[in-house]
Amino acid sequence: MLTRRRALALAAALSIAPVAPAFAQSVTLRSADIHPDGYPTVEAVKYFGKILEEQTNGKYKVQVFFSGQLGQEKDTIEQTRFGVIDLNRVNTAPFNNLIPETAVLGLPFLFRSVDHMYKVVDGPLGDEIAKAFEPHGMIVLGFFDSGARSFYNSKKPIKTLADMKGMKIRVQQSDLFIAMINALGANATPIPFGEVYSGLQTGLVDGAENNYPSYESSKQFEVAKYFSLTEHSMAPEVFVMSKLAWDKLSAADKQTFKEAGKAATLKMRELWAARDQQSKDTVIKGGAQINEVDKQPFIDAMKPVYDKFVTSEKMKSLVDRIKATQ
Ligand code: GTR
Repeated sequence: MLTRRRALALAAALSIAPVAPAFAQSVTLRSADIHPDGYPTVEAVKYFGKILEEQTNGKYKVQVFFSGQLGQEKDTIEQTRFGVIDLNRVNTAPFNNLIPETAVLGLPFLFRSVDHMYKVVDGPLGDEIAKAFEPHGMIVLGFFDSGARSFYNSKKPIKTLADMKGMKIRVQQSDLFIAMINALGANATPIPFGEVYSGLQTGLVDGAENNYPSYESSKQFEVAKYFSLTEHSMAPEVFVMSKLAWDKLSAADKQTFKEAGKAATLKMRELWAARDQQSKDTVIKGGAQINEVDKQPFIDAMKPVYDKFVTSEKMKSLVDRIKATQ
């Protein structure tokens, strides 16, 4: 057995420090993502870790468990709330049922452009929505871009509202998204992202909705080649930290985490723009057929969704202020 005396003697002989000084101890934070390595969200969280490590002299490190290694989004959200996972990059949609304020970000055809969405999430409205995560055990470190979501399916191009009728469409686990699909005359089926490819392949669902990078990286374009540009929702991604982990940080470290979150957000958006184009090229090469859609009938059909979800004074005020944001 290696006793302490022998260890010290050995260390002295090798002239190395026998015990690492306490201040050099580092904490590795675990972060979840369903996307694969190299995807903009995964790279942005790695970048967050790099900044954190530099700024805190190695006190904090981040390990990203990509490709859903820690579970699907609904599960990892629970794990984050209870401190099993420290960090999580998720879409805002799976938070909709838990935190109603997040639903406002996914409302159909609300944002006029990606820039409009950035202005909202980067300003006081974004802070207000971020605050709503705290009573549920999470701190928002950044809102990432997720482009616009459009429908794709294995049957035919969606050109008119009538083409949606009776289609079985996979949605995220969010009542808002279920209502949107049903309002269009289709049938919503909520299933986790990791099961969508096989769902499309086996005919469990006819289609789904997402942005180009997710459609491409998940290979769903191989089994659902008709991509119709409805661009019905711009629900952004959100990067959160477990409040239990956050509460252990010193005030100075909290500041560093916030700043690293901002830097990661900017990095993500830059990576996103490039990946969006690259993914579009890949799916076209892979046989996807993309068509434009006259959006007005889709916009009109969404009125019941607003009637159902924008009922409280708080929600009405959020929607009005988003619309007024220039
Ligand atoms: C993607 C998003 C994921 C997940 C996925 C889905 O656009 O980045 O976080 O929400 O969509 O549809 O489940």
